[in-house]
Amino acid sequence: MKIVKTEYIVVCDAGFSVLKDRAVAFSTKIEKIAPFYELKAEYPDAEQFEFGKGSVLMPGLINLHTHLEYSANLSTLVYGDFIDWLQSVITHRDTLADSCSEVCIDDALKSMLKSGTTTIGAISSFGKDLKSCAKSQMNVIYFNEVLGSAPNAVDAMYMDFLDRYEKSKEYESERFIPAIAVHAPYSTHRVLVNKVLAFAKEEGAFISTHFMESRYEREWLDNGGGRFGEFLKRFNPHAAPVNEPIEYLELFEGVKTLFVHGCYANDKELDLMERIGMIAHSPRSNRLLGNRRLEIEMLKNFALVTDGLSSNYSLSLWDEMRAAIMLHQKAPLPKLFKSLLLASTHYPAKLYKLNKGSVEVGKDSDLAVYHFDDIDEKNLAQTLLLHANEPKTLYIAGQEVKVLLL
Ligand code: MCF
Ligand code: FE
Repeated sequence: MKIVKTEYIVVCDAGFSVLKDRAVAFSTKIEKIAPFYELKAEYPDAEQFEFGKGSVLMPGLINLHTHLEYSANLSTLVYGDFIDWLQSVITHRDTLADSCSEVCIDDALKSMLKSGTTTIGAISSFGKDLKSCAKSQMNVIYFNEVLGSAPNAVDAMYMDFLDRYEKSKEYESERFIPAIAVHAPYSTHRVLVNKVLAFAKEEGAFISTHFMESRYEREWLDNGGGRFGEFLKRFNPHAAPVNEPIEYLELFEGVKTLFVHGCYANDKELDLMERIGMIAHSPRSNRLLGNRRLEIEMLKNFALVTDGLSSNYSLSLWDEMRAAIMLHQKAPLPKLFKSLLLASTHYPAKLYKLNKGSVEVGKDSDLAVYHFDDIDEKNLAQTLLLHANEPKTLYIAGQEVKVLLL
């Protein structure tokens, strides 16, 4: 048992409560929140940690969408336009994945821990990140990716996916949850989507999919035209869309799904995605790949994600929150600060019913302590948003994470 006392606790519950002069007693789960002296009397054998003035305790951050296998990308992939980027991915994806060794993936995971992230969703295209994710101290939802638009390749692509999924099942634990990512409606044939979703339902697996990320995806799925058409017809002159947008979304009905991007989704699609699951928002990835701003003001809530280093320059959700402030110029700031903090903690936990994302009795003890030289309680969310980078101490399931000392 440990007792941690900080000046403030940013609970990250739906009402954005802030506690002052309270301490938290926890083992793997949070046992009690009360004044420090009470907890010391109740748990005399607990290790005690008293952080002074300017200290803030909050839940570890949850980043449900990243692509670790692309972490070697510094200048290989072309930014500015989605089709140019996709072409560069297709040209370089094997060499990029080969140049990201286990060390490179471990470093990416460490950088996320160092920025206070305690749970991630890792989209795995090849299975090269399996060992690193399975042995990491981080909580990992490991999304085995499936894609393939050619009808005659459906069985082969499904078998390849199944093989990776089964391998990931060998490492299943409280920390490591095998899951499934259907790449996108333009790249995954509906027969393959159906097959994988039937399997996901049997398994009760978590699901994620990219949806309506670019204007090219919109044009292609709506009328089989635009630059996506030209692009795909180079590989197959008879190429035609393999999904209809609404029908595609309806296939996910009944499975908790994270829909990633949605920048070009219409109102009906946004509603449907929010009913079935939740939308993931990645402002830096969208900007770098030439995609328009997601209208977050239209959403009930959303999960903030960094995407991979294939479309970003850091895997820190703090950096992502700060970018979101700049992208959503018209959003009133005090409200945006709070909703971005919840989009990095409480909301993503809610989608998959993870017992995480807030500092409340009974929740998993994934906790981060930050320190600021000067704090005004009225501006706590603002101070975190603008100045938090690395926690002083991080706990996952009640254990201190040593990577912060490296
Ligand atoms: O989220 C970004 C942009 N949208 C789509 N895909 C990816 C992203 N970062 C990496 N990817 C991967 C995706 O998992 O790129 C490939 C897929 O394997 C594109 S399709 C050959
Ligand atoms: Fe992505």
